[in-house]
Amino acid sequence: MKKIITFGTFDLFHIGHLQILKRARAMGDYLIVGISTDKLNFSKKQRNPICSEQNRMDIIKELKCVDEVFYEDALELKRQYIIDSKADVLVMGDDWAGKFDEFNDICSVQYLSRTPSISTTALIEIVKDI
Ligand code: C2G
Repeated sequence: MKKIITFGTFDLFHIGHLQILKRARAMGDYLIVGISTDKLNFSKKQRNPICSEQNRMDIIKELKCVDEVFYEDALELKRQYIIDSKADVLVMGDDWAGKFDEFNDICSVQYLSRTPSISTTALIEIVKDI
């Protein structure tokens, strides 16, 4: 069985999130998703997510294309998460291109093109302006 792992915050869940999860799942037989904790998201983006980690996890774990979820507590633990999950492939959007190449020694690292014209940040800006 080919296992895929991916990571993300998935705040204000949108079509770009769904597309990457579906594409990741289609690359293998089992998809594991590491969901950034609120704390990790704050350290990456200097703001709290709109939706709590519990709510974000509840949404992701119900998706047909997702087989398993866990909380990603720190970027520095990524190697350990990949090893523990026994993933064959790490999939990330190409906004992270090159950033995780160091893990090519334990799995195949693949960057997929992002869905154009949508992001959590853009959604926040649109709603703010209404
Ligand atoms: N994504 C996408 N198309 C978009 C928006 C996002 O393909 N229009 C992808 C991102 O490239 C990422 C995933 O959806 O692979 C989740 O996006 P974010 O929630 O923004 O993830 P991020 O906070 O960047 O967390 O350890 C890595 C991080 O946890 C990734």
